Amino acid sequence: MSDSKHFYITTPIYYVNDVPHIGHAYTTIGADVMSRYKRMDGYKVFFLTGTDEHGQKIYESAKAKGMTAQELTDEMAENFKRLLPVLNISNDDFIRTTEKRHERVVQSIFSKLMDQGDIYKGTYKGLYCVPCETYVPESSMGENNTCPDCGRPLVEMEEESYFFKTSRYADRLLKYYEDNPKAIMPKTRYNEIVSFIKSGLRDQSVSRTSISWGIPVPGDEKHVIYVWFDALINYLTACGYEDDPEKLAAFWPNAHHLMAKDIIRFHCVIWPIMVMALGLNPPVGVFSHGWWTMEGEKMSKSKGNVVDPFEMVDLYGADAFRYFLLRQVPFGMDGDFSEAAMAQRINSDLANDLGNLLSRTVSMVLKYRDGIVPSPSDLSPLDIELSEVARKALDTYREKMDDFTFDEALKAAWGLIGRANKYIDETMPWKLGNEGSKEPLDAVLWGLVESLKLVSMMISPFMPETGHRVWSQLGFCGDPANLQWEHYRWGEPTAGMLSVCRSKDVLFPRIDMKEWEES
Ligand code: ME8
Repeated sequence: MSDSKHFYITTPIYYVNDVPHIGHAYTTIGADVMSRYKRMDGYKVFFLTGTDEHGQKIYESAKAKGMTAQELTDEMAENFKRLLPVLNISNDDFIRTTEKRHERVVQSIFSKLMDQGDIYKGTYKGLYCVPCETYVPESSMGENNTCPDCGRPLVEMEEESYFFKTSRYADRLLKYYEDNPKAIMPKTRYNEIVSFIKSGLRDQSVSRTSISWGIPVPGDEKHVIYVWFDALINYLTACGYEDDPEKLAAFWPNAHHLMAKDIIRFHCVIWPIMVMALGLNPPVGVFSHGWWTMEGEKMSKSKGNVVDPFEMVDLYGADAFRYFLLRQVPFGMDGDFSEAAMAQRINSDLANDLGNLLSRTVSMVLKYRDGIVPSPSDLSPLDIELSEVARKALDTYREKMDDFTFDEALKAAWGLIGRANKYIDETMPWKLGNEGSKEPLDAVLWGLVESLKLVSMMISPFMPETGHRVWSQLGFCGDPANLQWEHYRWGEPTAGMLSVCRSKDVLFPRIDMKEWEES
């Protein structure tokens, strides 16, 4: 393993039986923000996303459309791929579970677990939810034999099946979570999982004979491997399991999975046990974010209330959409989507707070100092206080980012923006400019440029284009995304930076709410 720091982050691989919607966009944006932030923290990042293409659901959708499952998955996977550049996602790999590289690893892992006695053949009887592709224990069944997750009726099934000995690893997993209380975040999810494990684990059925669209069990092709067993392995396939031991050794020890709460049991119970059975350490962190609804209801195609991320980006731009999703709702909490709330937030936070600070600063540097940012020789108590606010904002921002509390990190950045705007009102640079006193005005303009320099770095993981635009208007070369937190110091120039403010262009045009409501 090399000495450099490594960080591995994944989104779930999304089912291709539906088009991508705001929920998929949300997780992918969250993972992208974290990847960009970690790159600025000196990490080599491996960021993975992709599509989950096997299983009954996909097979049924294809049949309904008169297509083969392969044709459907080829077509639908494209929709998810197409969304990535639209949202400005910086993923390093995109995996499809129908790819040969993955099928090979799944079969090899299945064989290894069979050989070591962790997978055995038996008979499974139970109540099964076809859409969720999962057996539901009686203890967690909904009313009238329905699935507790999707509410649809369960059907009785009995089949020969291979089982994975999850029960064998329950104590080890519990100990792992007790020793690593941040392995599942937020805390509510951690508690939920720990009490689920304590209630006792049953061996997990990991093959099906009732369907054919899946990866065959090696040596017993009547069975296909259960779609979740197949899907979870994607995280190892892409990380070089089998093909690239160096990559695996570098990235796997710092693996983080991001998802909504709907699928944390798979990720926090079955998956870490599979990984432990393979002799690897469980994922370092699983973060479960909240669930977006639309006007209080679950989004679904049949209700026609699905928020289309392509349309949102088209209307508001990728940066504003990314910002809104991560600022509006704390990352671990549920949220209700409202386009009006997005338009209002664009106006207040982006056009007013940030846009005004930048345009006032650039105008004054252009007007009073011909665009050249002066370096002050003397600082007033107000100037010093601004630098203190900036230092604290950065500390808070970093602490919150490290914990995936994105909204709090953004609040810290906006705390600095708010203070800098107030600093303009308090110091009244236009008066200093007219009075012709050079030193105090230099100090104020310099303080404002410094504040915005730091702001552009802090917003860059969330709004990569806007971070760069702020940076360029301030007259700096390059991109704030290429800087490192570690090297940042208030007032210290970073090598190669030049600061001649450019003429201003409007960052975020204000949305006319009256016109917007009428449209
Ligand atoms: O579960 N709010 O795929 P999936 C927030 N293939 N996030 C949402 C959301 C919403 N309304 N809707 C979807 C699967 N998501 C499996 C995963 S991983 C080995 C296999 C996001 O297409 C969220 O991340 O149903 C959720 O966990 C995921 O999409 C479910 O995607």
